Amino acid sequence: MHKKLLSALLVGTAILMPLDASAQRATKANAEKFLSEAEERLSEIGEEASRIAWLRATYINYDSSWLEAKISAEYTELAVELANEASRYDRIRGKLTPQQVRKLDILKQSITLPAPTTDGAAARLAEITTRLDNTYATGTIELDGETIPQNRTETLMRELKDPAKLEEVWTKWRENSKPMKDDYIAMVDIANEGARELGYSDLGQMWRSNYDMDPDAFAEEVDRLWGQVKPLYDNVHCAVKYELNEAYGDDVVPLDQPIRADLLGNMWAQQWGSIYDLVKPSGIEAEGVDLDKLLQEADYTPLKIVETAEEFFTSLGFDELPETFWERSQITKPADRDVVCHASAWNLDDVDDIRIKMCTEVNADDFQTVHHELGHNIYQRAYNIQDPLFRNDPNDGFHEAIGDMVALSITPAYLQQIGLLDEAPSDDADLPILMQKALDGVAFLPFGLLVDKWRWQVFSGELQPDEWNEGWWALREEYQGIRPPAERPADAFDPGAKYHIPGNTPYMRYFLARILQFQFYKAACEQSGWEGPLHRCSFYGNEEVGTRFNAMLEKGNSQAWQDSLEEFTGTRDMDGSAMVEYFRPLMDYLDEANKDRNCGW
Ligand code: X8Z
Ligand code: ZN
Repeated sequence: MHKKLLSALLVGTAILMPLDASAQRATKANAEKFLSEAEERLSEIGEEASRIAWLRATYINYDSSWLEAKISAEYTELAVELANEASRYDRIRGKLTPQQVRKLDILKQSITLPAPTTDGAAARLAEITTRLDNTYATGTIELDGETIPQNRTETLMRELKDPAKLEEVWTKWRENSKPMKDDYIAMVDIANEGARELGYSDLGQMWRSNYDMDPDAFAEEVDRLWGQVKPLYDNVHCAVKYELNEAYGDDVVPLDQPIRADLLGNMWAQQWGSIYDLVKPSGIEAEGVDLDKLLQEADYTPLKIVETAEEFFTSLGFDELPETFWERSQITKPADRDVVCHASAWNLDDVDDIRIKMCTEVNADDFQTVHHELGHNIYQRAYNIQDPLFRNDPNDGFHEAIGDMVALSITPAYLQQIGLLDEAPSDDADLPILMQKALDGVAFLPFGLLVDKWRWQVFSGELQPDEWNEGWWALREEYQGIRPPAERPADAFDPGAKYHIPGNTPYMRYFLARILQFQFYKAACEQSGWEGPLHRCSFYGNEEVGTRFNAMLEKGNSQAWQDSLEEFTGTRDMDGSAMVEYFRPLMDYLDEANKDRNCGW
């Protein structure tokens, strides 16, 4: 009798107050059941979505795009449903295991672009994002009567030295992003509404909430890290400005202004290594290492670059890549169809179906990028022992740092070991080599920081659509000290000319990775017993380092990043001082070389 009454009452409550009733169901046992069902459903649709996304990215046409938009909408709907359901367990967090709590948080926080639950919103969002990504990937320019695809425009920016031609390629590429703006406006509206439904003030706050710390504290943290490395950037910027002034003269490179963005050897002025010959400090006499030339002379092919990178990882004790990697990867650009050339690494079944998708060419940039991408694959495979929700990194800077940390071991000594260099250069080569590395690694820092500073302002409404382009260039000037070659037209949407904006890939991860890669590298060098200057260390072939590194990688997202960082490096904080130490000899040299110069902008 008593029992019956109780259940009648519960039923009654459920009818009157459905939300409370579900809270009644918020028990530890139900949380466990909910989580295991969520993992199963996400894995199932996730694999299908990945396979379709792969198909679309490697074969862009009407049908592959249609399929991708459809599955992506289904995936978002499921992810949002699960995020909402996960919130129901908030009130019993104290009763759950730390692992259960972490999984619930992952469900609530890790959607890059949430859609609101209104009918049709997820479908509309997916249609827009697929179109944006396709618009970028299929963009071309007309140059001297020829149609040049996206990836070749990048090569031109690397190789051309004529300021007028550079300006032409740079400006024409940015015609492709103008038509993206309306889609981007609609997308920001929908995704912001999705974020608000999930309890965030806007999408930017949701993105900042994924770092095992308060979102506002995270914003302060990236500024703190930037403060640590900015003196290094300022010195590199100043030296480059003066050398470019020598090369191009006062009209093209006035010393009292930010540097023209199209002169820096990269479509987005994000890394400047390809203009090393032009901007090598005149006081440095020794030769560096011309990896472009070494690769050409040794008849490297794209495939050989991938095999070389694989060999670095196996030298640390990691397994060889599976047969399917070689069968299914896209290593070079297919001749006869549109693909997304921007490099990426995939694990299609979240187990062993790892692949890279690149349009690899034989040059130093792609040599670096292949190591970067394989780093992703090695990480994905290492954490496949975890529960599905933990098959990720604990902080998205980790994923981006792995291959780059390994690539820091590409020292002259290593190049000699693999037969690319006949003899190792003398210690005099340290400065030119560090300058080469700084042109990529250090020059990247403010760009890595500002892309999402811009998006945070866009998502919060601090920048309105008619201010988007100006706001973009304000950040480019403030942080990078660069300017467009000419005034930008009112209808320009220059952020869209960078893959990650139409591709909706958060970008702060790359800034974090630049910091983390040096921290990981320094720890690995210490573990290997290295006692020389940091920049000469290579841990190639060191299985002990490999074992300890793998121990961190295989934890995946099962614990806070502070714990993983501490286990591998001994510290719980991200810290730019390893990077500063690495570049110390260059910093000392540039302090002296720049001391009477008009630095800054
Ligand atoms: O996008 C990438 C990788 C894929 S995750 C090729 N990177 C950033 C970029 O190209 O802008 C690596 C460095 C920064
Ligand atoms: Zn990456």
